[in-house]
Amino acid sequence: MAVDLSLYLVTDSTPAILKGRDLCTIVEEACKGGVTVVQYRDKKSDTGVQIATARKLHQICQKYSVPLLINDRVDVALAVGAEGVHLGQDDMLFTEAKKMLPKDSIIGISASTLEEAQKAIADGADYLGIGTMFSTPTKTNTRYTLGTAGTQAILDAISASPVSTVAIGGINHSNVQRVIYQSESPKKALDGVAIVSAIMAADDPKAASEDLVNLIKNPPRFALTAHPSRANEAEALLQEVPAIVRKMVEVHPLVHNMINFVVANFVANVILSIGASPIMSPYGDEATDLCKFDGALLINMGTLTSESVSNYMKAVKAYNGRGNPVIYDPVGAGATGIRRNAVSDLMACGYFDLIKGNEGEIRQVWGSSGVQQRGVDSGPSTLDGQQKARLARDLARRERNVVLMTGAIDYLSDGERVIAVENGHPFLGQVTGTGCAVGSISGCFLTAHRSDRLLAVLSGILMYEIAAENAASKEYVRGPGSFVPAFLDELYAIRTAASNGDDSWFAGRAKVQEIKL
Ligand code: 3NM
Repeated sequence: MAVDLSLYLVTDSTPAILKGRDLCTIVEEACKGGVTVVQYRDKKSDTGVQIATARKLHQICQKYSVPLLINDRVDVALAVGAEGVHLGQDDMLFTEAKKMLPKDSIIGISASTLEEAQKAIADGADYLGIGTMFSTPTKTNTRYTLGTAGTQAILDAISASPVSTVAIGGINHSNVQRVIYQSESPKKALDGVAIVSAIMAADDPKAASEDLVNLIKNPPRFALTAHPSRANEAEALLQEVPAIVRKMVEVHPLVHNMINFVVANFVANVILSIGASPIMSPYGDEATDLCKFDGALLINMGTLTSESVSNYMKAVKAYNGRGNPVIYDPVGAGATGIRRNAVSDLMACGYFDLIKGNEGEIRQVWGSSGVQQRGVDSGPSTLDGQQKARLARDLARRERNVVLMTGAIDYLSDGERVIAVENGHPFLGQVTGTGCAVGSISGCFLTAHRSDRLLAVLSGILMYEIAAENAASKEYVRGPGSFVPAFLDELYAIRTAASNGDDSWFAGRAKVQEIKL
């Protein structure tokens, strides 16, 4: 079957979607706008009405050389000579439909699980409709919300099959590029997206379809550039660090912090000390203006409230829309049910260039079962160094971003390379905000250096942790209290050296190695 599934329109005849308009007119506009397949889905109308509507739709679709598929009703497809059917798990069996339909008919099957996908492939389905991607008001009786991670897992597991796939559920202009990008497994990608409301309910279905066609054709602005590991990767990266610190100081980036109230003041001072510019704003609507400065956004959910998540979502959408860096610090992710839900909601709402957290937090984001953090501390470690490195790498691979797992040794990965950083000082663990500041600093470096995000974050960590070592070594520093001002001074000293073109602060100081897995 050679059908272009890239923009697959599913119709809906409910008043909330049609808003008094004519279904066939909307579909014709969508065809003009470039949809590549139309599925007529009508769960309520009588058979006679369905056949009459399908016949009209078929005439329209034929005008634009777009195949028409009928949802569920093989009889309707046969009556109007449609190109095929789409069958859900509760509809007629594939084998029965196959017997009834003409030989070249297209038969697509809905799959919410790997088992359903495998069964449909074994039966000989032409394509799979994989869903539900995100929960959607258009269809509320869906069974599983897969997200991009669940979809990617199914694509990966069926990669040996040439079957075509589309994803469905909650896909619209703001997330379509991310859905395609983040669902892709190294071995298999989606062939398209199936959409109801973002086209059918749009005021201008033609323009909505045209916009979607353009978005689908292009990768998102935040798509990661591949950086395969080189022969001496760690040394090669380290050679570039001083120049990147210099660049960050020169660029004087803005970082928008949606950060917990415990550490806001300290983090703002850290950012000023390194030569960047902080703004602390928990107000989601403000991001529409703030993102225009093309700085970074940090989401740190350390003091979550009932309103935080909706504010975060607005801000993530604004920054993702411009392709500006977004950092997620899922503080205390495994501590409470509310925070676990916040993690799922946020991971579904947008793209994070960097996810930064301690072991417990990263395990929770990964979806490990039974993570129980006591407050915001990581809790007892359950992983050895290799396992931590692997988890950071696997999460970065799955999300197609960069992951930093912090601890006595930090593990940083972009899904290809894994770098362990052993710099720092135990005093960092005795002062609130020192972990949170790493997220904010990373935002500054990600803004200043876009082409290699792992290198950007590594440069920030090294500036930060070497400053901590310098501060702790001062003879007047006796504990966490005297450490804080000395630490700000040492960050400022490195920033001043960097802006004077003096890289001596870095010579021989980095304790960094590449972990081969
Ligand atoms: N099937 P929208 S979700 C028709 O999960 C349908 O199988 C789904 O609508 C599934 O694009 C869905 O407006 C509705 O979110 C998708």
